[in-house]
Amino acid sequence: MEFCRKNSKLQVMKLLLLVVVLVGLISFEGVECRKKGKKKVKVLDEYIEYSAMSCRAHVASLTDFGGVGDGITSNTNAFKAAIEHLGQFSYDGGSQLFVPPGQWLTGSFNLTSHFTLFLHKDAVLLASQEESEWPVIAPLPSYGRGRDAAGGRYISLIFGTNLTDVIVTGDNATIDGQGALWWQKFKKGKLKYTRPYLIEIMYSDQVQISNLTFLNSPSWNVHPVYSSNVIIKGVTILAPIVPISPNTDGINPDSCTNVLIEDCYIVSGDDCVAVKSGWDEYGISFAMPTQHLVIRRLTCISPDSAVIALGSEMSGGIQDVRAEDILAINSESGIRIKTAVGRGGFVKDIFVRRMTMKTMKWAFWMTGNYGSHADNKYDPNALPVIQGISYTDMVADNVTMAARLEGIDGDPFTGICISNVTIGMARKAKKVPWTCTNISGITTGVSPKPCDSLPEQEVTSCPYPTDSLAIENVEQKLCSFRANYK
Ligand SMILES: *[C@@H]1O[C@H](CO)[C@@H](O)[C@H](O)[C@H]1NC(C)=O
Ligand SMILES: *[C@@H]1O[C@H](CO)[C@@H](O)[C@H](O)[C@H]1NC(C)=O
Ligand SMILES: *[C@@H]1O[C@H](CO)[C@@H](O)[C@H](O)[C@H]1NC(C)=O
Ligand SMILES: *[C@@H]1O[C@H](CO)[C@@H](O)[C@H](O)[C@H]1NC(C)=O
Ligand SMILES: *[C@@H]1O[C@H](CO)[C@@H](O)[C@H](O)[C@H]1NC(C)=O
Ligand SMILES: *[C@@H]1O[C@H](CO)[C@@H](O)[C@H](O)[C@H]1NC(C)=O
Ligand SMILES: CC(=O)N[C@H]1CO[C@H](CO)[C@@H](O)[C@@H]1O
Repeated sequence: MEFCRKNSKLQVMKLLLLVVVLVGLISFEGVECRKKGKKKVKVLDEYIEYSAMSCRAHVASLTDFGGVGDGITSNTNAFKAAIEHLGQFSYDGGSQLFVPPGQWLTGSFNLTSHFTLFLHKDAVLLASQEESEWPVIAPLPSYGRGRDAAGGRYISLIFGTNLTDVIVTGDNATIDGQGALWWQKFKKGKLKYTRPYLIEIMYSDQVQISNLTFLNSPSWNVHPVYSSNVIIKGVTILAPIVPISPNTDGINPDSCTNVLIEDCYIVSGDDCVAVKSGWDEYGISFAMPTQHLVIRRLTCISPDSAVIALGSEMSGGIQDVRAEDILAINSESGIRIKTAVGRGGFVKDIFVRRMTMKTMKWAFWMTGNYGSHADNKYDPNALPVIQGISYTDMVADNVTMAARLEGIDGDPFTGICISNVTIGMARKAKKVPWTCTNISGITTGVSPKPCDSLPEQEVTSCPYPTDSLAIENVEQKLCSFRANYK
């Protein structure tokens, strides 16, 4: 960077100018140097490796499209221009957009197919607080309305629909929803539309979201919906819990098939993982279940809600959920099934094992009268089927109440099996550790002693599938590229 220095001697200047022009023609560093005149600008050239289900042939940087990472300038148009440009390579080896170190303020933008959004470890995406940066889209057909307000919803920060093969990853870079303003509006009832999520991928196949930290989402964090073959791994999600940030669920697989959630750390103002499939008559007619879902190696802190919730919107059905090696700390409940008359649908073949719970209100909770309907048009004869729920090999400590299991009168929850579960009660525990109504099943090796509707049986243990799902065996490739940035 010698040539950028100020020199008073005219001759030397002329010579230097010539050299600068020549260097400028052959090297990127030279161009930067000439443009900035006297200022030294160091261009870094970094070799970056990461793992993902696909690597890409074409790579561009957000700064090639006018991106400015100063935390003040809006990058919505830069993202839009970059992804529109890169979309042309969908069928030519795919493309990757690199986001360099910096604070990148942005409104919502849309992803494309055969595409990777890669965030450098020192990149922070800051969600814009201008409502005009958030287009309003139609409610989800399986919900019939927005959850916060009837009618539309603000599109999520990172949005994708009708895509194939899309990856959002980084080296634990940060996506900050700056949600405080939205939580205030929600609490004061001042929302015109439903709050945005940080990332929503709709009607898509082959989705990976990995190695990122999500902070301060306005509402739910990660929402794959009507999608298949979804991998979410190595994700940290942090929402404020004092005071609680409303509805900041961690990951919500919703009417999705073949989903893997692994190695995640979540602190949530609501549920850490909430499995869903549509609401009342809208979800029943959309009829798209969430099925073949694996959740493993999850650490969760959810003082206000569940580590894993099934429902309450489950009208398209939830089936074949396998959760293992879960650590729950200071959470309201471990696994919670939430449903109601009018939901229809089903929750069946749910398997959870090796869950460790520390300081819980309830280890297990099932609620058949959750209420909260989309509108008054729900069918009072649409009863949910809750069947085949298996919990095994668990230890819990400092628990206020072991379980509160409430089915529906005339529509009992059946086939509950609980084995090898030791629940250490808190000093100020409830006198009756289990309450059960309208449920049936069996237990073995469970303490404290369960309620009479879950009698001790001579079974060795409750079932857990022995096969593995295809989504557990998707190969992660080692991708690499050279990144240039200032
Ligand atoms: C993203 O796609 C949605 C739905 O297709 C559309 O309404 C929205 O305007 C798009 N956003 C941008 C920034 O182009
Ligand atoms: C996306 O896919 C859904 C379901 O196949 C379809 O109904 C919808 O029209 C598609 N949307 C776009 C923008 O192609
Ligand atoms: C990712 O970053 C978050 C927040 O800074 C941190 O708590 C977490 O430990 C990091 N995870 C990894 C795998 O480095
Ligand atoms: C991403 O997270 C995984 C754990 O899920 C870890 O093994 C890997 O080293 C992380 N980093 C990258 C760049 O893939
Ligand atoms: C019971 O569960 C605990 C905790 O997961 C485990 O360490 C133990 O091996 C299990 N016992 C049997 C007999 O499977
Ligand atoms: C037990 O739980 C209570 C809250 O119910 C908490 O205040 C206390 O610190 C916990 N004790 C331990 C040893 O974790
Ligand atoms: C059919 C049946 O057993 N219904 C019961 C459901 O739970 C309520 C509340 O405990 C009972 O009153 C019903 O008898």
